[in-house]
Amino acid sequence: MKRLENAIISKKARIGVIGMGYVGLPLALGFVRKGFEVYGIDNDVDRIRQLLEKKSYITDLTDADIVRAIGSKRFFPFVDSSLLKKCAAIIICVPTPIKKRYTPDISFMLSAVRAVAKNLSRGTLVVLESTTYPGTTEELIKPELEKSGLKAGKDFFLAFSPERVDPGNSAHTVTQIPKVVGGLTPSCCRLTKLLYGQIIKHIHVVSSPSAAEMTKLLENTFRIVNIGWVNEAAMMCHKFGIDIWEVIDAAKTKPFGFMPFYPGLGVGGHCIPEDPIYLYWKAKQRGHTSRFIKLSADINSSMPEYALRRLEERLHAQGKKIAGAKVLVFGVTYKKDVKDLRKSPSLRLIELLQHKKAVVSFSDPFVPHLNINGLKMEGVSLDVRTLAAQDCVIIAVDHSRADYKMILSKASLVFDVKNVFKGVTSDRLFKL
Ligand code: SAJ
Repeated sequence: MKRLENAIISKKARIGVIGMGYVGLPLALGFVRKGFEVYGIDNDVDRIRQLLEKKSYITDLTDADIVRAIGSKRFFPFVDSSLLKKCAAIIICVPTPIKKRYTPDISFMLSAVRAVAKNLSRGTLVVLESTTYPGTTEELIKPELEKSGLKAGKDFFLAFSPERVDPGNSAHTVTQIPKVVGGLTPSCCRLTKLLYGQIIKHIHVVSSPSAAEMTKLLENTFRIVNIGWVNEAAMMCHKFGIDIWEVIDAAKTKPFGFMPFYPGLGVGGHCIPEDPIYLYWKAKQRGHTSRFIKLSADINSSMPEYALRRLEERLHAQGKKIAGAKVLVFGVTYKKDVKDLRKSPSLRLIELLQHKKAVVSFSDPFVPHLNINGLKMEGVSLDVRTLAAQDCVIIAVDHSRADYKMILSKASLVFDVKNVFKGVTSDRLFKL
């Protein structure tokens, strides 16, 4: 343990980060910037190629960031996981998606941890960052790593530390976000705290890997439940003829005990739609069915259908049918100012519109083209002619880079799902 401690303090400890995605890559570069040598391991050859060509594929990192990292001669992107044997600390940042029927897909975690087990040397620290159900580190990761013949807590060190990256949020970068750490043993914890402490000021230690796993799920379930609630509140307010956005702004004046969430087409991205299902699944295994998680997931995933109903109502009021109506969806990414499409509810809305035989097009400054169920769609530009030809323009994502004034002045009807026209009233405008 002392050897690893000294290697971390002297920055001689070579760090292996598995998973060069929106979590692993910024973390790897954080250590590189602080003087550590980092092997960035990913089985996606295209990602490694782009990194070697000094190109960024992550919203929050520029090509210049990659140029600097590679130029420092301390960052080495590899596909070959056997190089992990040369690392004193290994951090696993791979996806934890969901399979059908609310069950976790731990295949990425398993293949990563098996690669580590094959290349694990005595005295190495292994940290799992992937968001997963409470108990994963002790019940799954530990036995897999001990297949190496080494004993966790004695021959190697093991901890869980949840990632908290918020893509598109430049105010909070990986080195500024407090880090929760839960070690298998006190020495595992001390080493993990020492390692992350090299790049992050505030480290918060909890009593076990499970407590750290649960911390992350409490955070993300808090979000999915509150987003579900505000979406339901939006549906109620429409029935009452009340502007939900005005009500949220009013509730925000409460200086304590309230945190604003905003209605929309539902919950997209790689985390919020899926992480809570890991908790739901584990709790169910232990005999507890979380109605909160199921209900909020159901409400959030019902929002595209709800938005379609609202559009149909509005078109009918103009004597129009949805079939044949020209509808342009502005914003197809899963949230504003990111280029990520994963589980974007806008894509579900486009599917529903196509199913209803509407003539659908899309525009998004971050997305040149889409593939919806095998159908290629090219993004359209928001020129006057295109806007004037629409029966409705739906503002599905409130990207910062858009000429909303022009949209409202040229389109005959605008469905403002994200309140970009705050405080504006017009008979050509309606909101969620
Ligand atoms: N959303 C709403 N209304 C809201 C907030 C979000 O409809 O009031 C939607 C967004 O449009 C998006 C989805 O929910 O489709 C998820 O939004 P998010 O803001 O939670 O964004 P993520 O998933 O990119 O990042 C989140 C982190 N975000 C914040 O804390 C603000 C955080 O929850 C996690 O650190 C991160 O996921 C993760 O990796 O777990």
